[in-house]
Amino acid sequence: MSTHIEETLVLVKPDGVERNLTGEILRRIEAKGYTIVDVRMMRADRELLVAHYAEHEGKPFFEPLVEFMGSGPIVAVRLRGERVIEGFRSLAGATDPTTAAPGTIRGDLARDWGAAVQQNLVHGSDASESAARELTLWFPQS
Ligand code: DAT
Ligand code: MG
Repeated sequence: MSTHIEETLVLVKPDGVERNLTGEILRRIEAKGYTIVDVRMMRADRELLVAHYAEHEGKPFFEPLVEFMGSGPIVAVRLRGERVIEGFRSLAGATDPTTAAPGTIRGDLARDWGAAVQQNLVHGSDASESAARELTLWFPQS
C-alpha cells in the first residue's frame, strides 16, 4: 500500500492563545497521532499576514481578518503525517464555528462572539501547494 506522508501548517490564532487553548489544541493533534515537527510562538506582522491570506485579498472580511490575526501572539506548527492536510482540516471542523460539527476543534471550543466567523481558533493549510507556500512563510529557516 502506498503511503502519503506530508506536512501542513497549523496556526493557533490569537483567540486560541488568548483563551489558553493552545495545549488543548495541540493535545488533540497529538492524540490523533500527527507529529509536531516544529512549533513557534510569534506575533505576525502585516506583511506576513497579507502574504498568508493572499487568496482572500479584496474580500470584505480581509482587513478585519488581518487585523485580528495581528492582534496577539500566534502559535505556528509544522505538522507531519499521513494525509495530514486533509486530516487536520477534519479535526478543525467547518470555518463557521457556530455550525462546525461537535467533536471538532471549532465545533467544541469556538462560537460566534459577534465577530462573524473570524475567531475560529485555528488555521490549517487546504492543499499541498498552499501548505508548501505557507510553511515557507511561517518557518523560513527550516
Ligand atoms: P478556513 O480557515 O476554514 O480555511 P477560509 O480560508 O475560507 O477558511 O477563510 C480564512 C479565514 O477568514 C477564516 O478562518 C475566517 C475568515 N473568514 C472566512 N470567511 C469569512 C466571512 N464570510 N466573514 C468573515 N470572516 C471570514
Ligand atoms: Mg483557508
